[in-house]
Amino acid sequence: MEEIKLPKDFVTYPEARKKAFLSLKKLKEEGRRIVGVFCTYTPWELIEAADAVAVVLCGIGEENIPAAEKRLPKNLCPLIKASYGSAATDRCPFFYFSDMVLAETTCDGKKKMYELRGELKHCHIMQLPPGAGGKGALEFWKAEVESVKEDLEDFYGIKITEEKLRAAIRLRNRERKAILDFYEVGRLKPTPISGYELNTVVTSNDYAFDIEEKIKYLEQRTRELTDLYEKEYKGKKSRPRILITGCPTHGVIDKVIRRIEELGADVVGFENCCGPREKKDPIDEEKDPITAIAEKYLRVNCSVMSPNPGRFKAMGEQIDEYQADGVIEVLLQACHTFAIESDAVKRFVTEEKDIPYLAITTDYSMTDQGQIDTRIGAFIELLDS
Ligand code: BJ8
Repeated sequence: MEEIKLPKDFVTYPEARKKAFLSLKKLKEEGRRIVGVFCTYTPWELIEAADAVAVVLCGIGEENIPAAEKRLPKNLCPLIKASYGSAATDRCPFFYFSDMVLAETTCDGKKKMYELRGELKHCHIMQLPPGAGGKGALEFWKAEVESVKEDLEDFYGIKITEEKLRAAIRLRNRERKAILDFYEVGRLKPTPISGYELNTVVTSNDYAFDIEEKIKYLEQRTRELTDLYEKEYKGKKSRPRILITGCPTHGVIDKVIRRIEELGADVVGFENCCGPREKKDPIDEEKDPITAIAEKYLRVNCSVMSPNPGRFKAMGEQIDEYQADGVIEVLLQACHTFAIESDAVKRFVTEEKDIPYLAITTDYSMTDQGQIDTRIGAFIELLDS
C-alpha cells in the first residue's frame, strides 16, 4: 500500500467543513447575509453582489440518510438524500445559518427534494432549460437569472447595482483563474500533487468565505508545487495517470480517490464538478452583466442537459492535456443522467481516445469498499502492463 502525497498542514474535507461551521457562525453573529447553494449552475456573482456569503449545502456521509428516507425513496442518489437528511434533522449548520436557499432544477431527484426543502426555509428555485442549445433557452435562463436578482433584492431589502455585479464578476473570475492554475499542476508529469489533495482543496474552498484569502492561498500552493516539481519530480518515472469523470466526488473522496492512489496510480485531473468544469470558462467582463452571467452558466457541461456535447469536448481536451492513461467514471447510485451518458463516455474514451475506461457505481456507505478496491486494483494492473 503506497502513502499518498500530502502537505504537512493538510486539512481533510470533513475537517475543513468543521472549521467552516465556526467561521460561518462568526459571520452570522456579525450580521452577514448567508445564502445556501448546491450546484455549479448557481450564479454566485449575484450572491456576492448582494453582499452575501454563499455556502454549499451538498451533504456527505451516510449518517443522515436514514432520516431522509422517511420522506424520500431509498433508491435515490446519496448526495440528494444526505443533503436533505442533514437539513431535515437540523444537523447541517450551513443550512441552519442560511437565510435562504438558491437552487436549480437540474436532475429530477434534486428538484423534487428542493420542494421539500422549501417547507423548511425560503428556497428560490431557478428553472433550468432542459438543453442549452434549445430555441429560446438563453432568453428563458436570462429571465431566471433576473428573477434571482429580484428575489435577493426583495428578501434582503437591498438594491443590487450594476457596479456591484461587475465587481463580483471580476472577483470571481480571479478566483476561477487561481483554482484553474492550481488544478493544472496535475498536468505535470509525474504529478507533484495527489488527486486527493486536488479534490479536497478545491471542494474545501467552497467553505473558505474570504475570497481574497482563498486566492492568496491557492496562488502560494501552486507556486510551491511547481517548485517541488522542478526540484524533485521532473524527469522521474510516472505512475499510471487517471482522469476522473462523472458525478461529484466530494462524498467518496476516501472511498474512491484515496484508494486509487494508495493502490498505485495518480489521479491527475477531474472532469466533474469537483474539477475545472466551469473554471475554464470565465464570465465576459465587458457585456451587460446579467446577459454575461446567463450565458456563462448555461455553458456548464452537466449530464442533466440534453444533449450535452460540450462534456465530450472538455473530456477529450483533459485526456490530452493531463496525459491520462485511463479514465475512471464515478457514478452515484440512481444518478440516471450520468449513468445513461456513461455508455457514450465509455465509447468516447476507449474508441476515440484509445485508453482504458472503468465505471464505478457507488453510494456513501462503506459496504462495497472491498469490491471497489478489487476493481481499481485490476484496472491499475491493466494500465501498468
Ligand atoms: S452541474 S453534476 S453539481 S447537477 S449526482 S444530484 S445529477 S442524481 S450533482 Fe451536479 Fe450541478 Fe450537474 Fe454539477 Fe442528481 Fe446525479 Fe445526484 Fe447530481
